[in-house]
Amino acid sequence: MKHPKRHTVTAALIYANGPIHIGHLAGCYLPADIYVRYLRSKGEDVVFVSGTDEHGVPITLKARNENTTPKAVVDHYYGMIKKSFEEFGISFDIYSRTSNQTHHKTSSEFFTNLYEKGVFEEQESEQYFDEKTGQFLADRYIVGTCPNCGNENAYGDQCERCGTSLSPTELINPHSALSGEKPVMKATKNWYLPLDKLQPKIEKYISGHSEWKPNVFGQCNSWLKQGLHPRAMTRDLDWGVKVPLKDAEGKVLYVWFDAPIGYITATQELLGDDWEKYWKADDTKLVHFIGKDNIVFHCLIFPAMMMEHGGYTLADNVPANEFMNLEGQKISTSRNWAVWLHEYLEEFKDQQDALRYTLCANAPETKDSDFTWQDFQARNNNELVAIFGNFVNRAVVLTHKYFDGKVPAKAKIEPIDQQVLDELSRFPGRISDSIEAFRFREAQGYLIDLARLGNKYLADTEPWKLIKTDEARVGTILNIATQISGSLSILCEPFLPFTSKRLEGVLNYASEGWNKAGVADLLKEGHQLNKAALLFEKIEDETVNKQIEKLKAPEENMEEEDNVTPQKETINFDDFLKMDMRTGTILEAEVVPKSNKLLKFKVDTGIDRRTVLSGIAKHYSPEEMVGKQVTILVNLAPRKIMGIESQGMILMAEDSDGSIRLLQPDEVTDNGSAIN
Ligand code: B3M
Ligand code: ZN
Repeated sequence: MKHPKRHTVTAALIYANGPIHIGHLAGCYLPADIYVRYLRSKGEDVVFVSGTDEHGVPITLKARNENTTPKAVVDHYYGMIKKSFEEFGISFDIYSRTSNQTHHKTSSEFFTNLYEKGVFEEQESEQYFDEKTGQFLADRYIVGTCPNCGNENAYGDQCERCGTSLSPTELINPHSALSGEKPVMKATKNWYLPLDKLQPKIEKYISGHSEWKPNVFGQCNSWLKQGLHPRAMTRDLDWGVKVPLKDAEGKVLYVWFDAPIGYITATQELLGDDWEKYWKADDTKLVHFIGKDNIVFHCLIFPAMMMEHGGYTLADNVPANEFMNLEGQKISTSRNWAVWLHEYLEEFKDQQDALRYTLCANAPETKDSDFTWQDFQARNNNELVAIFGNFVNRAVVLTHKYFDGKVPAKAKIEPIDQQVLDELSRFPGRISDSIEAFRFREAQGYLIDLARLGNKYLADTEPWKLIKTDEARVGTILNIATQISGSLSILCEPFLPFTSKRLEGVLNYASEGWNKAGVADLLKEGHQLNKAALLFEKIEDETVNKQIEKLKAPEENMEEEDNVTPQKETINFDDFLKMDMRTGTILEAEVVPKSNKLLKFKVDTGIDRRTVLSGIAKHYSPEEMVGKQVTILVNLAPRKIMGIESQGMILMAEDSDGSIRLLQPDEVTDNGSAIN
């Protein structure tokens, strides 16, 4: 596109069902932030919007697994995610959330607009239904084998292993993620976006973007080649944006219908009435940063929605990244195989840029990549500390030593000086070109090359040897070294914003923007520098070893503690719900005659007073039990033991050498309180 007037940059609305890890950063947020910081530095008009996706089955499943409400889940993670992005320097103009009222309004209006235009096809169809929980099984509520790659844990909307988009009926051996049951078919009405009919329009849009990254363009074309199918834009669920139609009780918008509209809502929240030109003007350049699993939604479905709505500018580019692995294995939230951003920020205070640098240097731009702690250490120590930090430090320290920290005058320019100045002047353009082509690894590589150039210049000219004989020559050299440092402070800002601030502090200079970088007199003669300060901290072996150990900890612990009884087979939530556990108080206690293990209790369960036997005579005396509040399984089928009927079970913790402790509430509560 010819030079745009303004830019709208979006970064994926991540599900608010867990914290951020390095895979998210490398895949989407860091490149987006680099891009936006660069545009701002160029003086471009840009809005950078993102937020959390708070609807959909990932949220309700998480709530169910944690025995809490979807609202509690999204409130918790929204706060946590927002904070860690801020601390990491991801410079959103707004970080919103799709549970906001504004978003419900905007996405319902969008739906209504399409509905009134007759875009949707209304279809009564048979959908999988879980009779046990009384729910339709859309999206991730249903799990089965992927017909494409054989992955046994494919979801009803997508196989995460091969990336194929699926519908529940395509799954082999489908079962409910809620109850594990085989589902039945039940009729329900939904509204479909007829992607099959829209295919020609979508094809035209995609074919006009052969400049997109090959992984993105290729994926789009392979989808189109397979042929698009109508896709339901509504769901029989109770969590989400209500379908704004009369005959749609109990239905919400499909999460992938409302989520991308979240970008629009966030812009509205940020700019009020001014939002429209960032979405509806031909001279606005819209760029979506996402991970590869979201390509189809951003490149085909959302554009189709916008085309049918009319008035919207479609994305100019969708520079999706591949995935980042960790120490040779796929990042896994459930196995805790991840580097969590909030933990990194706590453990590596003020070292955001070390992680930003490593993630960018290793970004999965063209294929999956791997993060290792050793590589992190090496890049920090050998590149940031030894090249960038070292160069700036030498330039500033020597300027203080020989010229009281004032930028010295240039005397005669020798060929080597001219060469370095010429080189310097080419860096901003070189880095720009790479950033604008979404090649951030390459761009950051050039940045380090500039520091390398500075180091080499000092090594070649050796000002510390010349100072006794030719102070004017040393002045020229340090003037040029200072100019390189100044340019570094501007050019590193998109990648290493914290370093840029520190360096500005040292140079006593505030950036005037990208276009000033590369010039030979950025810092004027006589300009006073501040004292040198450490830009980067060396990372010790001990520190990274600790991280590697921490990563491996859960697995190793399991092996070491082999005297702990192994975990029993997984049960589902409904199995758990079958157990009725309550608090109760022991009213009477006595030894069961002829038994050396059993005590007989009379327990007030809140429901009734009943007899319960328990094999704890070796651990507790009858006297000390009376008056204690305990936890008791009240709906266990009565059993006769030594001629006495026991009507429940008192819960105990038993360790590996057989010693037993009562489980008690941490404060006395009403008898009959339910335990769950
Ligand atoms: N929430 C998927 C994800 O978190 C989805 C992205 C929406 S972007 C509009 O990976
Ligand atoms: Zn698959």
